[in-house]
Amino acid sequence: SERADFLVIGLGAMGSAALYQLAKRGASVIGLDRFAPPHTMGSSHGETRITRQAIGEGRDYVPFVLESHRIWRELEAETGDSLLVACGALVMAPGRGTNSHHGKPDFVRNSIAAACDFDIPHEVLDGREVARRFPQFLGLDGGEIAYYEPGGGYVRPEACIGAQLKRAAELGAAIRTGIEVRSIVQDGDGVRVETSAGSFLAGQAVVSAGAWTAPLLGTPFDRLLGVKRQTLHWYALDETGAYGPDAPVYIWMHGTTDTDYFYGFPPQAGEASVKVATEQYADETTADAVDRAVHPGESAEMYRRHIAGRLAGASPRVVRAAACLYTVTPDRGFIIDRHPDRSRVLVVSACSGHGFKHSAGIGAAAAEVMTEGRSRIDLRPFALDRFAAG
Ligand code: PYC
Repeated sequence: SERADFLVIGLGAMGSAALYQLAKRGASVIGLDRFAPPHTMGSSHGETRITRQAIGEGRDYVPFVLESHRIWRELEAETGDSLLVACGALVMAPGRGTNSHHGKPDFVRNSIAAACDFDIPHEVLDGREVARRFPQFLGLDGGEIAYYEPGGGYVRPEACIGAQLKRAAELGAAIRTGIEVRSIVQDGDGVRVETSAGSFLAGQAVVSAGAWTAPLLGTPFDRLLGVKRQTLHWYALDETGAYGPDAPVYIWMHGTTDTDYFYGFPPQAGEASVKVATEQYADETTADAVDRAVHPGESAEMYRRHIAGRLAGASPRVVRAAACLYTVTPDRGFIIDRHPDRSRVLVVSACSGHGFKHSAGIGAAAAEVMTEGRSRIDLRPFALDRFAAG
């Protein structure tokens, strides 16, 4: 069997970050993944993820994203890779009534309040001003309310994972891919992990297995976590003139229900297409059973419901589509906590579809818990016992 001080199981957004941070602290660490990350089987593909620093889902998240931005800039300097593009982020909703996003009511106001609390540069715009500054957004009635954060934008998930794995390996981490983990047993003063490639022994383990968390760990995760298939769509732009150099990423709540919403990204350099998506929480799947193909009818429906008449130049012609997975908790928050009966196992997963922007900071927090027993960022809001009553 192979042995290290720490094991990291699952090397996606959270696991690659934890592996890198442990290696950076000089720990002996082995990372395991059932595929060869960065890959397209989980929750971290599709080339772009929104990042915004004033977190409308709750202020407890803000320290993670601030730390993540710092780490990505540091990694960019070390590797020469482009990881974080601060093209600006816009969160927009109808001016009347409440708005909710990721299950959190009053999302725009909460984003503004978080920006004020953390001194994050931002502007509050109405729909008229949005239409004037960003002519790619069509059909606004002018009364919308928008939070605009110039330091927001997008991160490149595959590049972030790749950079962290590369630096982790350079710092001495062992990375084993194509290995399926079958069981994690805590015995005496360590953990024993049985895999398709034999046993691994360590003092402690991080489990960052995303959609594979519940099948791997069982109770209580099988009761708490739901895996939801999401679809990403890239539509051809017939003309790109409306997308200036400051075209932001956006979350656009355009109606009164939770599903009247989509988000998207500016065209990537040299590409005449835009990536957009909405989210669904109604249908459940599993990491093994999910349909990873996106069907033409799904892209047509996405265009009809959300894109037609709202994005300048966007045609219904689909140039690409992809399916990815959210692992969602009952309150759509995160779980970052020790396993309830295996205290040497830290579970860092289930980020409910809004985790990537926080992942580098979460990796650092996980490494602190592993090596020092606690993290500088308060992890109580992400503890499992908040679900105990249910
Ligand atoms: O975190 O901003 C976000 C986001 C939007 C859609 C999915 N995640």
